[in-house]
Amino acid sequence: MSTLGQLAVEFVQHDLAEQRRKRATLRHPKRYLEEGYELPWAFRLIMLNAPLMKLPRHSLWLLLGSSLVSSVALGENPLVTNIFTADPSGRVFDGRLYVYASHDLPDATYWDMVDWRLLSTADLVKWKDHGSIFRVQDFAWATRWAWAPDCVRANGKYYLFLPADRTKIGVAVGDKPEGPFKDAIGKPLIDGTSTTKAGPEPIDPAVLQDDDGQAYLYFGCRQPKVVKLRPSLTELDGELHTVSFLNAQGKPVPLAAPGNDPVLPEGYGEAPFVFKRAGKYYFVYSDGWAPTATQVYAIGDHPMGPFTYAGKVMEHAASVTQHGSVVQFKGKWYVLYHTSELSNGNSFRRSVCIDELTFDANGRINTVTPTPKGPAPAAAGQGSK
Ligand code: FUB
Repeated sequence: MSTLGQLAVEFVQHDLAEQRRKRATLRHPKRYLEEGYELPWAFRLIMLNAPLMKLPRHSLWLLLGSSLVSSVALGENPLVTNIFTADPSGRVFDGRLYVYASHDLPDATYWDMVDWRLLSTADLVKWKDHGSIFRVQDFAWATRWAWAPDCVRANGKYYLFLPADRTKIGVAVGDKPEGPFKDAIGKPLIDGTSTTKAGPEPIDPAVLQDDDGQAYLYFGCRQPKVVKLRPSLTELDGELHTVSFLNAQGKPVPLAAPGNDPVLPEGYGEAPFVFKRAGKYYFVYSDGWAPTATQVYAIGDHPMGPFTYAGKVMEHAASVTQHGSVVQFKGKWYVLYHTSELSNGNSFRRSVCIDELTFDANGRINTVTPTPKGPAPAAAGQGSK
């Protein structure tokens, strides 16, 4: 059986066992304590699953207490614990860090997400939950799978790039970072059902806005794609290209065939995110779904590539999927990612986390180790970006 096949079997087995265990747990609050969760985490999980429980009247006080615990931002990982969030894209608008995220369902047994969420902060301590900012049903042409989002500002507006149906990418536009957003063009911007050039799985859109104003859209699972965007950000400017990666020895890294895992450690899995620092383009991506998979990066001199593998952005985060972004905020750099720790290892119920990221003197990323504590608060006086 292929590695992917084994992974699928393991997934299903793990999930069935997990579902049985969770079904028993969900209906009995005290099981959370028996399972060894610390009190605040048990409160948060009880709150998350409250609709599924039959609770005696006095437990309303318990819920009230737990909701207070859930809504108070503790400045630690994960960012929020009252909902599951994933695939974070961090963007800074007017001195505030916005995190656009997928929204895993509390009882998910697949990545069956239906809407996207937004969190924001001014200090990395207090996180505001802006709620649901767009639903897959808001695209008339999409039906399911509200996966990894991105959002950029241009033309005085905010453009949300959103994948759906595992085959299409749409764009929604709004006047504020939190929307309201509406479908900008009434059809997919990328449609893998009508062109093979979009690759086997056109998901995970991410936009780079270069210093000269040119915007590039990256996307794709197993095959990384890039296309220029016109200034409207709602039209493609030219052909779709496959991004090429070189290994540390300068040799081309083969792409993963559909259904196969990428070549570790340089091979491309999914979750592209490109940022620019000191004139270099850093292409961050997931190197797959292996137990050692993580966010890695490659460096290039041009946004279209090629990019040369440069190492790990961070150590493996506790999740089958590795997906995140790198953002500069108030003078420091941060990596956003997700883990499945809050759901006790269920990779369909993930939680967004953040940690500080630093570079060495040669511009290499010092590999980040995920922490439960998260970064220090961002000081008011720290840089303006
Ligand atoms: O959230 C659904 C999918 O899982 C994303 O599109 C992938 O990048 C992985 O994180």
